[in-house]
Amino acid sequence: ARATIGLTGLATMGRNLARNIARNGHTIAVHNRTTAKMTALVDEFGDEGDFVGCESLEDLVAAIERPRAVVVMVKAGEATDAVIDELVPLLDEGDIVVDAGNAHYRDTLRRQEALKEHDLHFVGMGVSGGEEGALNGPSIMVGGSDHAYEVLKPVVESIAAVVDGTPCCAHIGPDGAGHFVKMVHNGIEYADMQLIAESYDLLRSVLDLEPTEVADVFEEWNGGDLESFLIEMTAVVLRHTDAETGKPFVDVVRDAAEQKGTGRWTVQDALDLGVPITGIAEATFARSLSGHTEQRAAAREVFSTTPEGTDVDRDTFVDQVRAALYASKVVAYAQGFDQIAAGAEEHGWDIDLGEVATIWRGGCIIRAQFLDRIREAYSDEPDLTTLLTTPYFADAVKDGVDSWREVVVAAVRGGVPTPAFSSSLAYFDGLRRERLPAALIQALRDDFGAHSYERVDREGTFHTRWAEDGRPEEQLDA
Ligand code: 2AM
Repeated sequence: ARATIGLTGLATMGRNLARNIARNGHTIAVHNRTTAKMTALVDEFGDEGDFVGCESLEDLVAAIERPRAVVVMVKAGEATDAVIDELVPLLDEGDIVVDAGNAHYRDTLRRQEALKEHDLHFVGMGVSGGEEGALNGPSIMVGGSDHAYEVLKPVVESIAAVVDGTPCCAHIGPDGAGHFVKMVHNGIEYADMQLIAESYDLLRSVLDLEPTEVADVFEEWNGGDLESFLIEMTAVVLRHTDAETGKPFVDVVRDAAEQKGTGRWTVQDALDLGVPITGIAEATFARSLSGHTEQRAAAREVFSTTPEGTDVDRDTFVDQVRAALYASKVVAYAQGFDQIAAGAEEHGWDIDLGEVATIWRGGCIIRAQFLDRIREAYSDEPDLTTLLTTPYFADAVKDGVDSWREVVVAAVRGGVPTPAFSSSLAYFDGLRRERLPAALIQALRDDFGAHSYERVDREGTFHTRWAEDGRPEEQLDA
């Protein structure tokens, strides 16, 4: 046995991850159910590093030094379970199985429990950055035991993206913590993309700009606080011309967004945790809406009149949209980090939120300048109540709030749907409001359901005798 690590499942992600590991000087044993993919990898890229080609899982396991680490990179779900079941009898106490796919963290919790029975360690490793990241440096979120991280650390640190000398990888916590954080990362990615899409729609619809002109705007924004991979890519995509028709590329793409499910998982989980992640939820629903093509066609037919546009000054409006985008983005990230904190509490994970921001600065799709600010906020105050009120973000929101309102008004007037902008503003207004109409909701709940309420003027739980004298009576057993 001479390999440091093994990997089975050599589709694009697995193959790129294997090459990344080999290029960084680790001997890696590689396997794929269909052997041809394994031999193709070794034939094509064998000179990039030290690969040990294995035709069976037995060979793979035999090729790895103990304690063994085997990365499983097959399809999420049943295939992953099948491969784990095959591996377990071949492994020895202290060996580590790593699922580097996009598993639901609850599956990771279940698999970790099952492998513990066999004295094996199970690691749920969130890998972000797509195919390119897997090859050249992803952001890596590891969930697993201390022993497992100790073994994996040299490999993981060497293959991750690096920002300011710090590798974008971390031991997030035990069992499902890594996949949980990866899930929320993807949810934030949904919100980020929706906010960008709304900005683009506003600039095009309200200002009548051409896609290339919108690209110019995004390019300019990328030189400031909004600097990020997604803003940069938006400019690239908007500048692209369709090779077949010569039209702006964005105009030949069918406008029905798809989803693989991590946004939905994030929202489902947030509902269970009771965390209002309105930005991510609206982004997920906006994708669903876009896919309801029949309803859209029916609605277009009945409600075809376009509202009158608003007369706005171009430069002013561009800057207002920038400010609205930034403020909404602050809200979306604040909500995402709230969810991570709530999940950590729920599952007993000690997650360092500053570290999460740190490892998202490079490698992953939501990498951005901005994350440095979040890292700083959590290092100043690890038990932060909300990111929104930290000095830097509070100033950003205060400076931007008037523009934010103007943009939402323009969107509403012009009939441009901006669910993420609008709901983020509503969230902000909800948080900062002196009194919320939740008081009326509590009163109604007590009226028709005797659900009881608390008072502002004294302690206790009360129920009003609605049908009798209208007086409150204290609920002693509530
Ligand atoms: P294959 O090349 O033999 O199809 C993505 O589909 C990756 O997961 C591929 O490497 C694929 O192997 C592997 N895969 C899918 N289902 C599998 C299973 N049930 N057992 C092993 N590998 C599987």
